[in-house]
Amino acid sequence: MKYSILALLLFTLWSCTEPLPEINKTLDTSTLVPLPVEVVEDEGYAFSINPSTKITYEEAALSTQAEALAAHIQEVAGYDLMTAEGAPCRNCISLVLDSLLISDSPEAYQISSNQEYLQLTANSSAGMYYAVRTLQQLLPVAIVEGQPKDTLMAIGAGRISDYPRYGYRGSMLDVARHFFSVADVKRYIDYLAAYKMNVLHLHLSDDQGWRIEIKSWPKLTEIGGSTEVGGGEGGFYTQEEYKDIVQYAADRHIMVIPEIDMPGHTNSALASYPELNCDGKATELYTGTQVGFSTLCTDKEVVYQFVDDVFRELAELTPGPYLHIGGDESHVTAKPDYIKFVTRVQEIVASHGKQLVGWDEVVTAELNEDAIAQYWASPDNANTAADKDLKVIISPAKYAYLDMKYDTTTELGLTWAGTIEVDEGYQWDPAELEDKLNDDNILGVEAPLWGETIETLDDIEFLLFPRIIGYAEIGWTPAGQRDWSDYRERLAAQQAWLDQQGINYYRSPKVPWDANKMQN
Ligand code: TNX
Repeated sequence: MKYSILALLLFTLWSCTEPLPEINKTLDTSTLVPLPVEVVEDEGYAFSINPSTKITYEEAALSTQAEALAAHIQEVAGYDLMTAEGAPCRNCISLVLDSLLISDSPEAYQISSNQEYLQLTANSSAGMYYAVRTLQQLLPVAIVEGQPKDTLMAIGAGRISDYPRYGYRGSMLDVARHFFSVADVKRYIDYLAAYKMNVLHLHLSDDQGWRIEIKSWPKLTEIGGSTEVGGGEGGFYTQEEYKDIVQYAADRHIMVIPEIDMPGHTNSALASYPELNCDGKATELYTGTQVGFSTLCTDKEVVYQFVDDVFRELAELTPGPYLHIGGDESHVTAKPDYIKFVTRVQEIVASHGKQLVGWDEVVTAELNEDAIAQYWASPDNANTAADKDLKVIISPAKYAYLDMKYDTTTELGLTWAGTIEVDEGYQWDPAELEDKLNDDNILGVEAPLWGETIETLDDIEFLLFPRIIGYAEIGWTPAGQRDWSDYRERLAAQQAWLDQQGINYYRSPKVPWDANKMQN
């Protein structure tokens, strides 16, 4: 014991006097996406991470994040930094929880640096997670032999103060049209987390497949999960696997919102259980890509029993407040039936302690005041949502659908809402879309990836990247600070990370990629 106290004392004395590198480097935003709210440069030398830098944290709750940061630095620079609970100190990267004055957002953080100290301060562990993400973007993705490590591992003197515009920044993955493995979904989560997104909406059922185990209705997955678009074998997540996804997401400050689409988009359920159909006959499994032809029989009591069982089991798997009921494109459900159905389902959702989210069509029903509409196509529905004082998630197909082709030559994707080049996906603003939508009623932004044309992780990546990075910035950065000509440079700077991650991204001609470094 004595020995270790002595060691600590010596370490402290030595670290107070040890000369630190004198590095001139500016704190700039050229590698940062989303762009932070404020970056102020200071005079003086940069903080340079070196082999004797320590990582300290003031609360035990931050130890995981400190370890993760140490692991990242090990990967990039090969330094084995010591991590320890303790106060900020010289030549230390210090993680501090403190209430920040810049914003009351639980996701706010600050980074301040000078030659001797690098401090990450946040309102909460979510904020600290984003501080670490920003720090990672300030560092190179890797250091190659012969490069000046001191400079590359340096953070210019100054201060970054940052918090998101919206508390809801998400993406939807459709695992119903084509099934994707747990490993693929985790990778998707990693991609969202890298750019400070915090919601993963999973589209778990559609005409072509049912993807989540429901113990009280086992044929949903046995039959309904057995195929997909094109006739492949489909698949589903057991409840254990689903919990694993939810936990993996939570560890990255991402909430999972499960969607069971109804009353339309239900053929996989209608093929599994004849009693859900008005004529009592099971439908055939469907592997095409038409929409709007199926409906649950809204007059039957057993349908509401079914909905209750499904949402009860899903609610138990869902720590977050939301259950998404779909509600889109129910073209063969008579209007009064649709309204009656949504109204009843909303009570079922509420009875399991959750808030309803639905595609914008749901606003045609009487909704509780805590219901949330996801605007994808109809301006009328969006304005109605505003009139009813509902919160709205912004997912306009013509700007934010990740399954739209980049241009007419893109092999993957659809074009029904147009094509979306990288600049078009970036240059729009959620609060400028419709008269009645503004930041008071907008909950946030979500970019959906529908799965009709995609079968592999490579396919996912191609439609996702680089557009998803722009949606992350739209959800985070104040509108007045966003500018395409600046963004395209910062986007190009993501190339090193995209290549290092082995991501199959679209080499958009609109982005000034470094041709010398271009792979493929
Ligand atoms: C419309 S967006 C749909 C989906 C399709 C998508 C394809 C929405 C609520 N419904 O069923 O997969 O277009 O882009």
